[in-house]
Amino acid sequence: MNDVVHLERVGATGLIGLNNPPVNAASHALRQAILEAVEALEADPKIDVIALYGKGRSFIAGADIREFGKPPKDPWLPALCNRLEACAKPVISVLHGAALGGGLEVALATHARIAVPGVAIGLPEVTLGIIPGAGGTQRTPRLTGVAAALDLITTGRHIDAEQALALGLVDRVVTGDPRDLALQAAGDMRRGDLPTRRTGDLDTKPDDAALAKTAAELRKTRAHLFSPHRCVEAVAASTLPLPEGLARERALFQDCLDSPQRAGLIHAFFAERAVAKIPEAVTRPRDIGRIGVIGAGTMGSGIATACLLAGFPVTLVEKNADALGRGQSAIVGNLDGAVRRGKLTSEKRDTLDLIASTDMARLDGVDLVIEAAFEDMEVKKQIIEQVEKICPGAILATNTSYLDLNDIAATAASPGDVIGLHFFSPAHVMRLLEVVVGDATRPEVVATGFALAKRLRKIAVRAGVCDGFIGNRIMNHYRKAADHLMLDGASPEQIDAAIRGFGFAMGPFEMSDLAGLDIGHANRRRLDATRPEAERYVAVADRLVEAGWLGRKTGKGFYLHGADTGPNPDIAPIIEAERARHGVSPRPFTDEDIVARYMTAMISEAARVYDEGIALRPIDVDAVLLFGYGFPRHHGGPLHHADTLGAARLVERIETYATEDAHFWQVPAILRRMAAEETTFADLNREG
Ligand code: 3H9
Repeated sequence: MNDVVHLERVGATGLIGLNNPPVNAASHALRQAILEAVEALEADPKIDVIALYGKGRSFIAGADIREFGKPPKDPWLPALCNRLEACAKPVISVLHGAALGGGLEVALATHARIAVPGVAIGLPEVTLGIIPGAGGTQRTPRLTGVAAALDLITTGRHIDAEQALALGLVDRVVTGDPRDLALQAAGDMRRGDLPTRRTGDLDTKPDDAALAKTAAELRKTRAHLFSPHRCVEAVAASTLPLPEGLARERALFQDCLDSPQRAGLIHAFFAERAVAKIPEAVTRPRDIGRIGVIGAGTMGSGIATACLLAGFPVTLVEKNADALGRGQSAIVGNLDGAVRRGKLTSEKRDTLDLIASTDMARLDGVDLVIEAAFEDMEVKKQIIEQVEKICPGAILATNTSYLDLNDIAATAASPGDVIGLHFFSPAHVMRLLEVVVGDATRPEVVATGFALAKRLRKIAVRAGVCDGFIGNRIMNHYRKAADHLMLDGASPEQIDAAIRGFGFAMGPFEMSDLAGLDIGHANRRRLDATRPEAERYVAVADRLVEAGWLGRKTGKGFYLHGADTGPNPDIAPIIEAERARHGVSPRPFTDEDIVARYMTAMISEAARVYDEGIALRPIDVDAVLLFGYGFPRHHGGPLHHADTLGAARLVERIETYATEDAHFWQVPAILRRMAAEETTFADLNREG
């Protein structure tokens, strides 16, 4: 017997302890071992009940996602589930930790289910671009009804033990050690206190109304995704006899498995986890007690909120008393919102420890200071110098979005303690945190940045020093591509619609209106002195700012945001004047052309960022765009998307575009190498 299961015979109970750390993914080895164990126990005349439970932190977290896209190996999970259901002896499953996807499907095929409080139960396959493929779409509606099954399967949401009990997915909720509970349940079953049944023997009650309602909703909200619609088709088949329904599920599962969206979504799943693998991970992080936040503007108050929500005591400092008051109110508003959304209890809110002061000296004794003051090098340097004297030995983090961290650190007596922690607005909501590592930053300071991100439930990505680090540097480049498209003939609303068509929630001009046009304006002024003469500089947004149109906050930008909505009619003459200044005759662009140029610009800069070592791996770049810039998850990130296009095609595209604007369109050296060697970014990710 394989050691991924621990087989025991305790009296007449056959216990199968699942032991495939860290999460008991149903890998080929685990499936094979469960099958062998069940068959051995079924054939053993001394055994009358079989129980499955998870050793370690979970029951089964699902199929082993790493096996998708590789040739399938028997026994498949669907076959294992059918074999469990057909077992001549009753099989119980004890669910703790996670019983997700294929894990829940295994449980549904057993004859009784015990859930331990705290377990996460669900069918999250849709979030990976697939459908439950081991009977989940057939057995769930037999237990819960069609409407509840559709909800679970099309949202992929996790539910707790009590909710699963209410839905009929599990038979009991009991507290205890999973192995003890397995033995106890076997005794109950023998005494007739725990009924058993085969889920597949039940019938699904037809519910065409629920199917039609969900299908219509999904056509409205997730038309561009492939698998949610297949989920509905599969559940619709659950009124058929089980073998027919399972065959339908299998065919739909296979369609999803073959779809590019599946590859993109699974890449995104691993991206979220891969970024934690940094060279400094071997170093012990420093302990962080109290955190100081300097600056009570939107960023500072958001950062303070995030730290408070994670349970850190916070000292917030702002030199102006009015601004401090506004920051405090913003924090109160944020915390109230967290209470309303059920993320924080009102009792817990009352215990949060926030000191707000206009006196920098109050930072005495903090372990980490996050400076979120005005984006100005001299201001940042002064703060670092001042703070270092007040709390020597503390980690000094700057929330700069663009500025040179090495230059800021050079001002410190202890540059090894200086790090960039680049939060994204709103800082208590957005999941990304760029951890910017300077030449002098100490490994344990980097490790502390990552440990902090984990406490804040954020996704930290390690970034090197350059203007804009990973995300803003790439964004500046593709944003220019959007401006060039506007200059050359496309309208802002056509560009936005095309980019939404690719899967972004917003196009670049809608995004500018949301962020405030003054933000980009200030950044462009910062770069005026170093902007190359050959750059085609598009001044349309500058003209809007000069007219006082800053986007949503003033009710007018590229769009109208007041009583009237839609494109701002006053910008057409501005665009025309800009075209005249550049001597451009506008020409039409198709939506495909817009997306191709925008994405090629994004990929080009993303490739350079990786090639220069600013990002550790291509997948780190993907994570930044996915979790900080709204990159559509089903495309997996710019460099995953680049692989679907191929380096040779990208080089060819850039060379064509370069005939119009050789300054902007330059082939990144890495893409040329990859085209010649026929390699992919996925190969580079594997090399680590
Ligand atoms: C499915 O079941 C299809 C079937 O319907 C049909 C089949 C025919 N596979 O997240 P963590 C790794 S689809 C492989 O950091 P946590 C993860 O990459 C599946 N690996 O821990 C990480 O590795 P590393 C449906 C997996 O405590 C390590 O385990 N199931 C899998 O924060 C720890 O993970 C799902 O979608 C897997 N299934 O969260 C559930 N799961 O250390 C996916 C995890 O090298 N998993 N790993 O970075 C989760 O949602 C979370 O991992 C879980 C634990 C909540 C379980």
